[in-house]
Amino acid sequence: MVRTGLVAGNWKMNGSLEQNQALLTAVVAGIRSLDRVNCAVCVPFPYLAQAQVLLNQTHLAWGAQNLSQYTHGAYTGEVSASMLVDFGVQFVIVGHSERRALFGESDQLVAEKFKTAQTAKLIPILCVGETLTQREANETESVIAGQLEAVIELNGVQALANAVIAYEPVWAIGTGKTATPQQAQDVHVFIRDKIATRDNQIAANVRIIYGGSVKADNARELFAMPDIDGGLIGGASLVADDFVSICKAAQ
Ligand code: G2H
Repeated sequence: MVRTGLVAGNWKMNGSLEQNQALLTAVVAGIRSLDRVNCAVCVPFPYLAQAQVLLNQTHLAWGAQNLSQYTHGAYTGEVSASMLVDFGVQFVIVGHSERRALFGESDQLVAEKFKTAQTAKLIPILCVGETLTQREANETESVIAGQLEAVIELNGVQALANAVIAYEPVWAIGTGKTATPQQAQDVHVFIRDKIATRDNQIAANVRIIYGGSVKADNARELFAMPDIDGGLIGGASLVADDFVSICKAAQ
Protein backbone atom coordinates (compact mmCIF):
# COMPACT_ATOMS: atom_id res chain seq x y z
CA MET A 1 0.00 0.00 0.00
CA VAL A 2 1.64 3.27 -1.04
CA ARG A 3 -0.69 5.39 1.04
CA THR A 4 -1.01 4.90 4.82
CA GLY A 5 -3.99 2.64 5.36
CA LEU A 6 -7.04 3.72 7.31
CA VAL A 7 -9.49 1.42 9.02
CA ALA A 8 -12.48 3.29 10.46
CA GLY A 9 -15.27 1.68 12.42
CA ASN A 10 -18.78 2.98 11.80
CA TRP A 11 -20.75 1.91 14.84
CA LYS A 12 -23.99 3.28 13.36
CA MET A 13 -26.71 3.51 16.07
CA ASN A 14 -25.19 0.91 18.38
CA GLY A 15 -23.49 0.92 21.75
CA SER A 16 -23.96 1.72 25.42
CA LEU A 17 -21.61 3.25 27.96
CA GLU A 18 -20.86 -0.19 29.35
CA GLN A 19 -20.37 -1.95 26.00
CA ASN A 20 -18.27 0.89 24.61
CA GLN A 21 -15.92 0.83 27.57
CA ALA A 22 -15.17 -2.86 27.03
CA LEU A 23 -14.95 -2.56 23.24
CA LEU A 24 -12.70 0.50 23.17
CA THR A 25 -10.41 -0.83 25.87
CA ALA A 26 -9.94 -4.10 23.96
CA VAL A 27 -9.39 -2.38 20.60
CA VAL A 28 -6.83 0.05 22.04
CA ALA A 29 -4.89 -2.89 23.49
CA GLY A 30 -5.17 -4.91 20.27
CA ILE A 31 -3.87 -2.23 17.91
CA ARG A 32 -1.15 -0.89 20.19
CA SER A 33 1.70 -2.34 18.14
CA LEU A 34 0.34 -1.27 14.73
CA ASP A 35 2.39 1.61 13.37
CA ARG A 36 1.69 1.48 9.63
CA VAL A 37 -2.07 1.90 9.65
CA ASN A 38 -4.39 4.57 11.05
CA CYS A 39 -7.34 3.26 13.04
CA ALA A 40 -10.46 5.14 14.11
CA VAL A 41 -13.98 4.62 15.41
CA CYS A 42 -16.95 6.77 14.41
CA VAL A 43 -19.32 6.64 17.35
CA PRO A 44 -22.83 8.02 17.99
CA PHE A 45 -22.79 11.67 19.16
CA PRO A 46 -23.61 10.99 22.83
CA TYR A 47 -20.54 8.77 23.16
CA LEU A 48 -18.01 11.27 21.84
CA ALA A 49 -17.17 12.42 25.37
CA GLN A 50 -16.55 8.83 26.42
CA ALA A 51 -14.37 8.23 23.36
CA GLN A 52 -12.40 11.37 24.08
CA VAL A 53 -11.66 10.26 27.64
CA LEU A 54 -10.81 6.66 26.75
CA LEU A 55 -8.92 7.25 23.49
CA ASN A 56 -6.92 10.36 24.24
CA GLN A 57 -3.19 9.54 23.90
CA THR A 58 -3.90 6.18 22.24
CA HIS A 59 -3.41 4.94 18.67
CA LEU A 60 -7.17 4.91 18.11
CA ALA A 61 -8.68 8.13 16.71
CA TRP A 62 -12.37 8.90 16.99
CA GLY A 63 -14.94 10.48 14.78
CA ALA A 64 -18.62 11.18 14.21
CA GLN A 65 -21.07 9.75 11.68
CA ASN A 66 -22.77 12.97 10.58
CA LEU A 67 -22.84 16.72 11.13
CA SER A 68 -25.02 19.68 10.26
CA GLN A 69 -24.34 21.74 7.18
CA TYR A 70 -24.97 24.82 9.36
CA THR A 71 -22.45 26.28 11.76
CA HIS A 72 -24.87 27.27 14.57
CA GLY A 73 -28.34 28.59 15.26
CA ALA A 74 -31.97 27.54 15.37
CA TYR A 75 -31.65 24.03 13.93
CA THR A 76 -33.29 21.78 16.50
CA GLY A 77 -31.65 18.40 16.83
CA GLU A 78 -28.60 19.23 14.74
CA VAL A 79 -24.93 18.93 15.74
CA SER A 80 -22.36 21.39 14.40
CA ALA A 81 -18.78 20.88 13.29
CA SER A 82 -17.46 23.08 16.09
CA MET A 83 -19.25 20.88 18.64
CA LEU A 84 -17.43 17.87 17.22
CA VAL A 85 -14.15 19.76 17.46
CA ASP A 86 -14.91 20.42 21.15
CA PHE A 87 -14.82 16.66 21.68
CA GLY A 88 -11.51 16.11 19.88
CA VAL A 89 -13.08 14.59 16.79
CA GLN A 90 -10.75 14.03 13.85
CA PHE A 91 -12.97 12.30 11.28
CA VAL A 92 -16.60 12.73 10.28
CA ILE A 93 -18.51 10.50 7.87
CA VAL A 94 -20.52 12.43 5.28
CA GLY A 95 -22.96 11.04 2.77
CA HIS A 96 -23.24 7.52 4.10
CA SER A 97 -25.81 5.69 1.97
CA GLU A 98 -28.08 5.27 5.00
CA ARG A 99 -28.18 9.08 5.35
CA ARG A 100 -28.80 9.45 1.63
CA ALA A 101 -31.52 6.79 1.44
CA LEU A 102 -33.25 7.06 4.83
CA PHE A 103 -32.82 10.77 5.58
CA GLY A 104 -33.02 12.20 2.08
CA GLU A 105 -29.52 13.63 1.87
CA SER A 106 -28.84 14.81 -1.68
CA ASP A 107 -25.47 15.07 -3.41
CA GLN A 108 -25.70 18.84 -2.88
CA LEU A 109 -26.37 18.55 0.84
CA VAL A 110 -23.51 16.07 1.24
CA ALA A 111 -21.22 18.54 -0.55
CA GLU A 112 -22.29 21.27 1.89
CA LYS A 113 -21.65 19.02 4.89
CA PHE A 114 -18.25 18.18 3.46
CA LYS A 115 -17.48 21.91 3.26
CA THR A 116 -18.65 22.61 6.81
CA ALA A 117 -16.51 19.75 8.11
CA GLN A 118 -13.37 20.92 6.34
CA THR A 119 -13.87 24.52 7.37
CA ALA A 120 -13.70 23.27 10.96
CA LYS A 121 -10.54 21.27 10.13
CA LEU A 122 -12.31 17.93 10.44
CA ILE A 123 -11.42 15.21 7.94
CA PRO A 124 -14.52 14.16 6.02
CA ILE A 125 -14.92 10.52 5.07
CA LEU A 126 -17.01 10.98 1.94
CA CYS A 127 -19.13 7.91 1.13
CA VAL A 128 -20.08 7.15 -2.45
CA GLY A 129 -21.67 4.09 -3.97
CA GLU A 130 -24.34 2.65 -6.20
CA THR A 131 -27.46 0.61 -5.47
CA LEU A 132 -27.99 -2.85 -6.93
CA THR A 133 -30.48 -1.49 -9.46
CA GLN A 134 -27.96 1.11 -10.58
CA ARG A 135 -25.20 -1.49 -10.89
CA GLU A 136 -27.43 -3.78 -12.92
CA ALA A 137 -28.33 -0.86 -15.19
CA ASN A 138 -24.61 -0.16 -15.74
CA GLU A 139 -24.90 3.14 -13.91
CA THR A 140 -22.22 2.53 -11.28
CA GLU A 141 -19.74 4.97 -12.81
CA SER A 142 -22.23 7.73 -13.61
CA VAL A 143 -23.75 7.59 -10.10
CA ILE A 144 -20.36 7.76 -8.41
CA ALA A 145 -19.16 10.47 -10.78
CA GLY A 146 -22.21 12.56 -9.86
CA GLN A 147 -21.66 12.09 -6.12
CA LEU A 148 -18.00 13.06 -6.49
CA GLU A 149 -18.59 15.96 -8.86
CA ALA A 150 -21.05 17.62 -6.47
CA VAL A 151 -18.33 17.73 -3.81
CA ILE A 152 -15.63 18.92 -6.22
CA GLU A 153 -17.90 21.61 -7.70
CA LEU A 154 -18.58 23.16 -4.31
CA ASN A 155 -15.24 22.56 -2.62
CA GLY A 156 -12.67 22.38 -5.43
CA VAL A 157 -10.50 19.35 -6.14
CA GLN A 158 -7.91 20.64 -3.62
CA ALA A 159 -10.38 19.81 -0.87
CA LEU A 160 -9.76 16.12 -1.53
CA ALA A 161 -6.17 16.55 -0.33
CA ASN A 162 -7.48 16.47 3.21
CA ALA A 163 -10.31 14.00 2.92
CA VAL A 164 -10.94 10.29 2.65
CA ILE A 165 -13.27 8.68 0.13
CA ALA A 166 -15.15 5.53 1.06
CA TYR A 167 -16.56 3.42 -1.76
CA GLU A 168 -19.55 1.60 -0.33
CA PRO A 169 -21.69 -0.30 -2.82
CA VAL A 170 -25.14 -0.05 -1.28
CA TRP A 171 -25.91 -3.67 -2.21
CA ALA A 172 -23.02 -4.83 0.00
CA ILE A 173 -23.92 -2.87 3.13
CA GLY A 174 -24.98 -4.99 6.06
CA THR A 175 -26.15 -7.67 3.63
CA GLY A 176 -23.26 -10.08 4.03
CA LYS A 177 -22.55 -9.60 0.31
CA THR A 178 -19.12 -8.14 -0.28
CA ALA A 179 -17.87 -6.74 -3.56
CA THR A 180 -15.11 -8.98 -4.84
CA PRO A 181 -11.67 -7.45 -4.43
CA GLN A 182 -11.56 -6.92 -8.21
CA GLN A 183 -15.00 -5.27 -8.32
CA ALA A 184 -13.97 -2.88 -5.57
CA GLN A 185 -10.56 -2.26 -7.11
CA ASP A 186 -12.18 -1.37 -10.45
CA VAL A 187 -14.38 1.27 -8.86
CA HIS A 188 -11.50 2.64 -6.77
CA VAL A 189 -9.47 3.04 -9.98
CA PHE A 190 -12.42 4.77 -11.61
CA ILE A 191 -12.61 7.23 -8.69
CA ARG A 192 -8.87 7.86 -8.74
CA ASP A 193 -8.87 8.37 -12.52
CA LYS A 194 -11.80 10.75 -12.26
CA ILE A 195 -9.91 12.88 -9.73
CA ALA A 196 -6.76 12.65 -11.88
CA THR A 197 -8.54 14.45 -14.69
CA ARG A 198 -8.42 17.49 -12.35
CA ASP A 199 -5.22 16.87 -10.37
CA ASN A 200 -2.82 13.94 -10.68
CA GLN A 201 -1.11 14.39 -7.36
CA ILE A 202 -4.28 14.62 -5.33
CA ALA A 203 -5.58 11.53 -7.12
CA ALA A 204 -2.42 9.59 -6.29
CA ASN A 205 -2.45 10.59 -2.63
CA VAL A 206 -6.11 10.47 -1.65
CA ARG A 207 -7.07 7.48 0.46
CA ILE A 208 -9.95 5.50 -0.99
CA ILE A 209 -11.26 2.94 1.48
CA TYR A 210 -13.83 0.22 0.89
CA GLY A 211 -16.96 -0.42 2.95
CA GLY A 212 -19.64 -3.09 2.75
CA SER A 213 -19.59 -6.26 4.83
CA VAL A 214 -15.85 -6.18 5.45
CA LYS A 215 -15.08 -8.95 7.92
CA ALA A 216 -12.00 -10.40 9.57
CA ASP A 217 -11.89 -13.16 6.96
CA ASN A 218 -12.17 -11.05 3.80
CA ALA A 219 -10.27 -7.90 4.80
CA ARG A 220 -6.82 -9.09 3.81
CA GLU A 221 -7.71 -9.88 0.21
CA LEU A 222 -9.57 -6.58 -0.19
CA PHE A 223 -6.72 -4.55 1.28
CA ALA A 224 -4.21 -6.36 -0.92
CA MET A 225 -5.61 -4.54 -3.96
CA PRO A 226 -3.41 -1.62 -4.97
CA ASP A 227 -6.10 1.06 -4.82
CA ILE A 228 -7.91 -0.09 -1.69
CA ASP A 229 -6.39 1.87 1.17
CA GLY A 230 -8.33 0.38 4.05
CA GLY A 231 -11.94 0.01 5.09
CA LEU A 232 -15.03 1.56 6.62
CA ILE A 233 -16.31 -1.18 8.88
CA GLY A 234 -19.85 -1.45 10.21
CA GLY A 235 -20.98 -4.63 11.94
CA ALA A 236 -17.50 -6.06 12.42
CA SER A 237 -16.35 -2.90 14.22
CA LEU A 238 -18.64 -3.82 17.12
CA VAL A 239 -16.62 -6.94 17.95
CA ALA A 240 -13.19 -6.10 19.33
CA ASP A 241 -11.32 -9.17 18.03
CA ASP A 242 -12.79 -8.77 14.54
CA PHE A 243 -12.05 -5.06 14.33
CA VAL A 244 -8.49 -5.58 15.56
CA SER A 245 -7.96 -8.34 12.96
CA ILE A 246 -9.22 -6.02 10.23
CA CYS A 247 -6.86 -3.25 11.41
CA LYS A 248 -3.99 -5.76 11.33
CA ALA A 249 -4.92 -6.79 7.79
CA ALA A 250 -4.42 -3.18 6.65
CA GLN A 251 -0.95 -2.89 8.17
C1 G2H B 1 -21.29 -0.03 5.30
C2 G2H B 1 -20.50 -0.56 6.43
C3 G2H B 1 -19.95 0.56 7.26
P1 G2H B 1 -21.21 -3.03 7.15
O1 G2H B 1 -22.37 0.75 5.83
O2 G2H B 1 -20.11 1.86 6.78
O3 G2H B 1 -21.30 -1.40 7.23
O4 G2H B 1 -19.73 -3.34 7.29
O5 G2H B 1 -22.00 -3.53 8.30
O6 G2H B 1 -21.71 -3.46 5.82
